[in-house]
Amino acid sequence: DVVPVRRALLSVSDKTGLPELAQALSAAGVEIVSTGSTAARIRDAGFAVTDVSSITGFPESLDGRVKTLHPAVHAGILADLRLESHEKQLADLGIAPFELVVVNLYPFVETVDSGAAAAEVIEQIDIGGPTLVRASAKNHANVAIVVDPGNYGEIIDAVAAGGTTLRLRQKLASLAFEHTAGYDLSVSAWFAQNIADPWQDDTAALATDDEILDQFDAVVGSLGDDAGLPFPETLVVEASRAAVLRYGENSHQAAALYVGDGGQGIAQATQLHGKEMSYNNYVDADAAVRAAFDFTEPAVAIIKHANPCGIAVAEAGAGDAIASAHARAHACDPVSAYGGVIAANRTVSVAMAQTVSGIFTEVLVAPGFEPEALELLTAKKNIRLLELPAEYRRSDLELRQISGGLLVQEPDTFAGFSSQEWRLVSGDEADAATRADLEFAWKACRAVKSNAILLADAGASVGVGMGQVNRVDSCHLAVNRAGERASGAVAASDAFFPFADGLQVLLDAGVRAVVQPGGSVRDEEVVAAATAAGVTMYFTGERHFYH
Ligand code: 93A
Repeated sequence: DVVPVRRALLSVSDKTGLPELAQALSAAGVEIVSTGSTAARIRDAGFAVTDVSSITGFPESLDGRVKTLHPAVHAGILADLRLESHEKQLADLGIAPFELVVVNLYPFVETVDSGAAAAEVIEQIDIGGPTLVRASAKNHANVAIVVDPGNYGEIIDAVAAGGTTLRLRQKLASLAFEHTAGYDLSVSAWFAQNIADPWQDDTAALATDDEILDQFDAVVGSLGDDAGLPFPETLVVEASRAAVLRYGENSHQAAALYVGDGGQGIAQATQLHGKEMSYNNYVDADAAVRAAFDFTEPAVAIIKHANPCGIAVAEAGAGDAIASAHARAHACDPVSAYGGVIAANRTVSVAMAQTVSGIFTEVLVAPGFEPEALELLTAKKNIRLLELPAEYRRSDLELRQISGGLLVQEPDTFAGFSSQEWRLVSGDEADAATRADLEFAWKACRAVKSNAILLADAGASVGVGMGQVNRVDSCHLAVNRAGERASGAVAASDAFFPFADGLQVLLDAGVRAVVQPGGSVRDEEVVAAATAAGVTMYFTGERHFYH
């Protein structure tokens, strides 16, 4: 089983221990064949070396992309000399076999870590090296493969002792495959994070930062001072920088993010981990944060397609408040929470991180992460982690483009909110717990696209009816989502019930109290339905449409 070493191929990026290895091989009379800078280093150290190009009869070409990728090299490595036929073919071809191959690969990971540009990173994907490694490892019956300077000592000893044993070659082959597998994993991970879907070439269609900024300036400039609202001086969208996004809502739409100067919002959040934020990720993350930060107590909102599939505050007296809020938000609708965008209004704790890491989640955004929570979550490849600016606040004005113009409004907030201003229109005055639940439901309902009906119990949503074109359907949706939890829950409606029918759906499901703006011409009918059911109902006098 001992294979004497007569000829060795050396091709290493990491030159650690190379002179010592070359010296030992030379002393043992081994012919050293080598590539570009490896050969140069061996020669500098004073040892004889054969250039690989003199064996291939082919220059190292394409900036080094093709050095050892040649049959004269690979037949010399792959020949199984236990077979007469292989031995004869090699002789006929005039190719001498290798018994030792020493390779370490282009420093791909180190190049990525250095922050190098994509083109440079791609150049560091070693092709010839892994091919040498895998070919040698496959043919470990005949060839010893060394991928780590840490194994030079062993190989030097083996060469001096007359050759490598099968046992040593097997061990080295196993290490070699482990090495190339790890290397390819790093390459694929980098691709997943940095390269657009290979089957669609969007990059060509995307405008450059400058082009998009020019378009933006053109829109802003044309508005002038006639807009009535102070414009554009106080607009937070006075962009300090623009980022071209991979694409917009869909992959055929070019898109960019303008980061407002001096803002403290989602656009200024720091991404700690995960793939690049997409256009939809930003929209959902913004909705999630906005919802979570409507509460002063620890709260979590889980968003899908800009709508909450769960909102909750921490259970009273919970040991880990934010983990409690998350667990309760998730419990609202676990099916919809799959692939959701989660916002927390407190630092993410280890317990919350543990739960989240078991649930496929697109984005988790929070004011901070406990170190151990961050460690747990960064082990998940697919989650994007965003840290909010220290003083998160929403923009002073909200803008929405319509064809040929721009709508501008103040944001809808709960600044100065007090439920003491609500008017009791049906049933008994709510006890403290019910009032707290109604306050929660009322605020949470604000985060739901109109027509919005939200059922809640003990500070957690249990059923959400969103985005329907009539309020009855939203009521059905909320009740269906809540299932058995509808009975005994409280309900909030973002705008008045135009008829009693929608409210009746909630009453039939057994809600115990309702909060809504009031103000319909049929308020009397609506109140009568609540009273007939013996259910407490408050009018807020203020609605919270969200479109
Ligand atoms: O560019 S490659 O993928 N093409 C090759 O044919 C090839 N052969 C060896 N890279 C190739 N190598 C790698 O070159 C080795 O894995 C090693 O990391 C490096 C050594 O090149 P040099 O001796 O010129 O520094």
